[in-house]
Amino acid sequence: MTDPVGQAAVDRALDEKNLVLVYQPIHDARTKEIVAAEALLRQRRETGEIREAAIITETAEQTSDLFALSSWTMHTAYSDAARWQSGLAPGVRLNVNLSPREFQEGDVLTRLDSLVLQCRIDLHKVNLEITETSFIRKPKDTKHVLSALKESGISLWLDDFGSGHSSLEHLQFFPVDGLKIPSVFVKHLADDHRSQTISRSIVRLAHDLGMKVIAEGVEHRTQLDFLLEAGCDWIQGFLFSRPMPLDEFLAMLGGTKAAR
Ligand code: G
Ligand code: MN
Repeated sequence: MTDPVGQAAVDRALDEKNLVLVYQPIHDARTKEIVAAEALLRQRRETGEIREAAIITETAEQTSDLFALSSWTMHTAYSDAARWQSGLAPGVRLNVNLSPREFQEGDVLTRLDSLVLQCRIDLHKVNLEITETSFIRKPKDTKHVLSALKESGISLWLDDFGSGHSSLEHLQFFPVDGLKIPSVFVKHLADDHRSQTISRSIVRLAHDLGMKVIAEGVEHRTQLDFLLEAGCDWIQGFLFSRPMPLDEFLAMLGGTKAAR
């Protein structure tokens, strides 16, 4: 059952377009250069304040609004990324999240084709973040969709790898380009031996399979030091950058080292 309060919030947000995307820079662990940015959905309140949009996404997940929400998100993110990639910072990739239900039920490939025409995005500069919950549908269909996405040029990343419904079997059969170490492991890196071993193993596993790794939720220098030593490629977290509105992100790209 849909929560009526949440549903109203989704309807209102879509109608009034008080949704915003913010961008969180992802940095090269060694050079600190900006290599990508993850598009994250937020809601602008009447006061002007920008808040997390969890209630919107959770409710939309249960209704057909998910497809409207996701079209808006993809369209906006691709158009924004085309802006920085066509001039300021051609090498800075866009990371964008695909909802599990959209992956399972939506016609991802057809929608992608029309978005590409509208937004002029170069899909070779897009990292699609997928959670493994998405793969609950028939493995054969999943492989077909993932392979077609890869043929379009998109890179496929597993979000929150090692938490929830993850299975090493996905790495055996699906064409994945990178893994994101979830913040639950990063959080305790300073003093928890298990978190250290798990994180180090994810980096090893990814590299041995020819994939790259992003660590999420990096807030402290000690976490960064550990991840550097483990060989982690890219870093996302408050230590380097918070999520920010597009204009701030563009200004940051203009003033700092970014992948060219
Ligand atoms: O799993 P996913 O990639 O979708 O998660 C990104 C979320 O994590 C965003 O909502 C973002 O605001 C949040 N986030 C990013 N960096 C940090 C951090 O350093 N600390 C905390 N607590 N949250 C973060
Ligand atoms: Mn993500």
